[in-house]
Amino acid sequence: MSPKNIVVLTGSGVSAESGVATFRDADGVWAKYDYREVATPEGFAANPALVHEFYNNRRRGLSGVSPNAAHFALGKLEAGIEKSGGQLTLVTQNVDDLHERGGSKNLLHMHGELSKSECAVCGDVRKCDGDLSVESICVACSQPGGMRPHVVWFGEMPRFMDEALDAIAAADLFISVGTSGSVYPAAGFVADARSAGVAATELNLEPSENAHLFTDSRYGPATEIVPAWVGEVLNAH
Ligand code: BV8
Repeated sequence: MSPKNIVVLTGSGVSAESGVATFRDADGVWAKYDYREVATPEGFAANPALVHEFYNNRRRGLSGVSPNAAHFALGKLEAGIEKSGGQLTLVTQNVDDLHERGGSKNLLHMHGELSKSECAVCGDVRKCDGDLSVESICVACSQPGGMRPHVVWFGEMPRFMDEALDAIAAADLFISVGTSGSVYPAAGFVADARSAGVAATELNLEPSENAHLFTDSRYGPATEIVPAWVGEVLNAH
């Protein structure tokens, strides 16, 4: 196979072997926190200090983790596909910065980014290395009380949806890596691909909730199956 136009969707499973917790595995984030309290606008309104602590802890954790072989393989695949005149669009549900650090460039963070802050008053989005709190002041509009993590909570519209859906419709291959297929609209992308006649491959530790929709699948740890699959694709070019 020598696909020219690939869309890759990733979830937290691609970062698991870097030491970043997944969400729905036994020891996942939602086993420790109630997503309604820490990943919804209502939760933030009810207890902003708890939500800031939840994201501050995860943001602090970014400095202690590194990209793994799966991140680097996807960065290598993008470079290789582009060198042969094709295109790779990486749509990630992850809010960590490991794809960037693994070499991916054409990257859409549809659920936002831990390493950025957002001002609910003026909309400013910028790099955020430190902690946020209810006392944080927006450096753009100088207003207090509006600062929040630049992430998409449940009930909020994911980012880059038009770009992601356009890329899927134009692709000749859709790949899903490290996601349980339980959060929409990301979990619906494979159905969008299939209804556009685009082949779809699942690379995951175990079959996801929408595994039946894929035309091909490989199961195992991402650091093993992703580099192996990337090697096959690049050798075919
Ligand atoms: C929307 C925030 C509409 C950042 C996240 C009621 C009210 C409101 C909405 C809804 C509702 N009911 C349903 C919905 C829709 C909702 C939804 O889908 N809910 C689900 C739970 C049913 N979706 C939304 O709300 C979305 N917005 O619908 O807006 C709208 C329309 C118009 C106008 C306004 C709004 C927004 C969804 C985004 C929510 N934010 N995160 C953060 O804190 O991180 S979601 C969260 O789940 C993360 O982003 C995560 O990436 C995402 C998906 O999880 P996964 O990445 O798949 O992780 P998971 O643990 O589940 O799975 C890991 C997988 O990896 C497993 O399969 C495992 O086997 C595998 N794995 C593990 N280890 C490895 C591995 N694979 C390979 N190698 C390994 N080593």
